[in-house]
Amino acid sequence: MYDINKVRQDFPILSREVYGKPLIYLDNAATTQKPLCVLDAMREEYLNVNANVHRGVHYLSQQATDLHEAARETVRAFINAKSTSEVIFTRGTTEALNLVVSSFCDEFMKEGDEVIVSTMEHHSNIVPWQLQAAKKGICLKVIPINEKGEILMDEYEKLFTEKTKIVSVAHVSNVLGTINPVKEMIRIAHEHGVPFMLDGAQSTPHFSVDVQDLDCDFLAFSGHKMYGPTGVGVLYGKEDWLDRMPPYQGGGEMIDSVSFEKTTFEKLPFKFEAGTPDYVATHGLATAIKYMQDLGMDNIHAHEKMLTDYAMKRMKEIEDMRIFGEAEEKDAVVSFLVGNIHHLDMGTLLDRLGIAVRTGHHCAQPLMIRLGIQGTVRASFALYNTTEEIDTLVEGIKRVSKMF
Ligand code: C6P
Repeated sequence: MYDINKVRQDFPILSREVYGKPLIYLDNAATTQKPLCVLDAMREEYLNVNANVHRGVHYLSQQATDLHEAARETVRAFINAKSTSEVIFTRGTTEALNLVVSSFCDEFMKEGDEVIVSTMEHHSNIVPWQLQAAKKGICLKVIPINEKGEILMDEYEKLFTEKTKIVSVAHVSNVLGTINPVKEMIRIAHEHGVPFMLDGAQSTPHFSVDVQDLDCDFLAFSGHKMYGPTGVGVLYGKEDWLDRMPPYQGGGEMIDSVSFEKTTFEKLPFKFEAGTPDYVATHGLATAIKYMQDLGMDNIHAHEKMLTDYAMKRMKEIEDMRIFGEAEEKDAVVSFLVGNIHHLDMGTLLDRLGIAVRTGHHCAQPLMIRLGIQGTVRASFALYNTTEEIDTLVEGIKRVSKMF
């Protein structure tokens, strides 16, 4: 069913060497490699189609517009949104989150109102709220986690007050790999009459995310973490919310008519898409989504679950190993420290062995504070990784450990 050798051939970069060693790329939570079909699709569009979208009456513009809007439909089907009006193209997860924070706060939040986030959020789901806290006086309430890196559901429920206006939580932690019980969390938020924003940066690359099944109000994700190009991402929002929210940026594409006296805005989704979109990247993203769908999201998830379980088991064999994130529901990420070895030293020496991992706080400093550490080494897996690569990682960690 899942022919890993065939899959790897789709990613020529995986055959290269670094420092004379075969590359072992385990930094997929930061960004994934791109399959040939994505590169080919984008090259083909630049070679033969390129023209600005939604503007021209000419043939190329219409063809580029068709590709761009077909990409929107591919994304809609991928997340099972009701309508393409609910699919807004952004530069990535960060921009999608900022859009909602800014626009939602403008319309629906005032001084003293509260947003609930969790301890394990990425900075892009903390700092935009803090900017609004400074500007408008809104407050952040933080859901605590247990030692395994799981959200404390009882504490979550206790955070709701009559001032709670929205909940915004990561589907999967980029440090711990925890898959949060978001369906239940969304149900609870709705019970309190509060909408829920899901940061899907680390979930959409790994398993099916169905916005209607989850009933989330907003979902943000990035193309580059799911085999697509950089610079493109998606904000899904329920039409009812998006309709009531003001535009995030002003410019071309997002207006209906403009005069110095009065400007009216385009309908959804264009109201939130000011300026020329990266229409080649949206086509690339749609190609990446189709690539994943051809492999099968369930097959991808099963393969990566197998890799995660295998990595957890093998890494625990290493002396003085500390793994951060042992949630029952965990995906594609293993963060660790060995003895007193600094994460940067471990990462740098693994790199010399051809193994690419990420080190540091992973843009989740509040989580590092909670864990009482400055940073971790993080290995993160994708659909093209193998158990042999994990074996090499384990040998590499042992070798580095011996040096200290
Ligand atoms: N995490 C990582 O190495 P952007 O940069 O907009 O594509 O994604 C931001 C983002 C938001 N939420 C989560 C949970 C994320 O993991 C990320 C990106 C990368 O972990 C880069 S810091």
